[in-house]
Amino acid sequence: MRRRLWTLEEFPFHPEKLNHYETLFTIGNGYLATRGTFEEDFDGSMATTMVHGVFNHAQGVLVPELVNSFNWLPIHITIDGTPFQLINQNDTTPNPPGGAVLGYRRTLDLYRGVLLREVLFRAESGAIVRLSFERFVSLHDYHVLAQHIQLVAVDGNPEIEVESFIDPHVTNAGAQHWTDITTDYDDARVSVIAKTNQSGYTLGMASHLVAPGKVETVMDTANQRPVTRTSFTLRTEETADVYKFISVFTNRDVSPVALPGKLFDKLDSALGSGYDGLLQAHEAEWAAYWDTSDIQIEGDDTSQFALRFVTYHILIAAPRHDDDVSVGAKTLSGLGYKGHVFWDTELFIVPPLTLTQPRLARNLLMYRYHRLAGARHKAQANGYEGAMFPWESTDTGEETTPQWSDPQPDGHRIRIWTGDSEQHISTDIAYSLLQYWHWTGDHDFLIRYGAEIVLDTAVFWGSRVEHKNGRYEISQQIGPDEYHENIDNSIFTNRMVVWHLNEALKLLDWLNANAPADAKRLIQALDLTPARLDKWRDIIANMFIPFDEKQQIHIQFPGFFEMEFIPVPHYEPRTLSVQAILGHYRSIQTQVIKQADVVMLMALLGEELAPRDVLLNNFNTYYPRTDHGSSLSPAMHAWVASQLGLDEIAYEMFEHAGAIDLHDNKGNVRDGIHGAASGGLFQALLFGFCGLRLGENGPEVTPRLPEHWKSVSFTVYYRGEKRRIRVTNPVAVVPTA
Ligand code: IFM
Repeated sequence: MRRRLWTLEEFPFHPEKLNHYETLFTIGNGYLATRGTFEEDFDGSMATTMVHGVFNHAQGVLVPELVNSFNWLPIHITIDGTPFQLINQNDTTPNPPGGAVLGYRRTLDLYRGVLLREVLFRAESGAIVRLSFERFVSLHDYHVLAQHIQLVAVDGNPEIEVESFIDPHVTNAGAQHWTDITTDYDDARVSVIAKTNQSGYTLGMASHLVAPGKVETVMDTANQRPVTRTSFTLRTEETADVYKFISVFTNRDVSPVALPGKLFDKLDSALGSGYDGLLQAHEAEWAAYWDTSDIQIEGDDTSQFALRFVTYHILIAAPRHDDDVSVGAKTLSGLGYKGHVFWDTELFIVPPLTLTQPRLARNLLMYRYHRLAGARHKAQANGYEGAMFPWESTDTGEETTPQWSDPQPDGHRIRIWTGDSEQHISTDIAYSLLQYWHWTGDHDFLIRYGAEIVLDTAVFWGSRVEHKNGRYEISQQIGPDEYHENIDNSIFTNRMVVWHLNEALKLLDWLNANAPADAKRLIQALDLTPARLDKWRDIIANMFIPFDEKQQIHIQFPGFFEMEFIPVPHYEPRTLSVQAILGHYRSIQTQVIKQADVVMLMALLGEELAPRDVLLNNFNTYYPRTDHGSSLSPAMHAWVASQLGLDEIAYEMFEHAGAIDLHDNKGNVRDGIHGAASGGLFQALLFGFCGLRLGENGPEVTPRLPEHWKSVSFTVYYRGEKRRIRVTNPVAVVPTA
């Protein structure tokens, strides 16, 4: 069945968008993800499979990175001696060398999590074959991946040869991570096992090919890998089906000794279920996820599709069965940001999951709990107390932000300060966690794990602030606007610290009343003395919050308005950030803002920050100074603009956010999906246009839908119950179930 607005389609083949589309067509199951690379070779393709948690620090790379795992996709097909490849598209000259592609369509079915590519191909012999390549990574059994290739002889009686293998000789853009590669094979089966060369993770993959003809495996010594082969003849109108089943495990799942046996056991059970059986179970699982994650927009197909697309990408990245891994800034869909975990996860990706898949949100928050030791180590190494989370995090929990950029076009490197100075992340984590607690009422999580994070990061801030000029200040910060580095008194940081300490005190009160033994345990373990708590109160009362009384606006940081003013709108139309146009060193001395900063603060705190007229002044001040150099920015502007009644800007920013990956409007989707922009779009819709918030008695909405929208229907979990809500234009709110 073909569902409306559920499929991403490429028709015909767009080789100039090869890497962009590889990212968009990624499939995954929260354990691993694989880019939409083809089964056959294609120049310039970036075959990438990322398995959560497998990090390694390779020689010559500045920091550890998530490792590109073996390529399980290769299935090379030869038709009458012509290797099937995407060549000579629509070339109808008789028998062009290499054959010709006569038709092509690629479809990603977001509802089913299935990728399909159909190609009509003429071999040099003149035989025409229709090939369809279908693949999925099972959401039901996350160690199982499957491919189905169907060949139909449309014209001629072609001789078909098939070669399948798993390629362990992969790198992260040249960085070598794998060592001790061992292989095993037998008839239709192959296994490949290797270790990462620094961190010592073991990865194993095994495949089993089911195909017509005599299937056998031989060692391809030139390429150092076993290859499974078969050949057969197709008569005109005849169909052949080729299936490849793959199993995958790491030593994070099973001991290295047991791993080979597990790989083969899993293949046996996959073969037992058969392709259709596996697919059915996979589809049923997807349907269950969509039941709560799908948002339906009536009256705007573009927005509807954009929402489903971003939701799909969040769902394929979020770990299901593992609370010791998290989602990197580029999800699992590309090598960008080296798989590192930023604030993107907690403030952009976790909230949609809190609302619709709370179990997955909990997993991501637990990742931080398991990394408290790293956060404490960072605090201590910097001379502070408590827990100070790293700006970029991997498996170890240590700070992994590189200190230097890659070489710029003129060869020099730029110092990266975010690992030193972008400290607001500790509070972002606390914010996300408390939001999760309020929506879910998951007291067990809070008492056993979450409270320790909120309280120990509060301890960090208590030791981090500086008492000077008769008030509390925080120097040397980077707020969300990363163009302005090492500034004193970033309003985002200062104000969120006040919020954080306040919440920490409220949380302690709650624990004392509701879980006194745990309150006692935490007070002792974290040394929450009365003197420390008094200091928190003093900080709350006396923190410096930069504010211009005359203009009635918050000041991003003192000195901001003394810098050169650049009218950002005058630089339209542009495809680059204003920073790229002016250059790094000039733009940091101007008022150009990279991304929502004061506006981000408004998104998080709303009218808790200031009355509405001040919020409006803030927006009107900062919006024209922002170049949205970060993909995190537009959705936050859409959210806040909508809440302030700035409908046109809200919709424009929403459209911008929705196009970031689909239209590659930042030109870097080749490196992976912008996970935060995805989660941001979801939030802009629910918290912005629908005005969703948690009231005293549960979810409440104050909708302000774009004029041409008819309705929005969505589901949120509140304290374990599903609430189905429909808001319409003109405004009406209908609980639908
Ligand atoms: O975390 C973001 C940051 O806010 C802007 N630069 C990119 C990072 C990763 O997405």
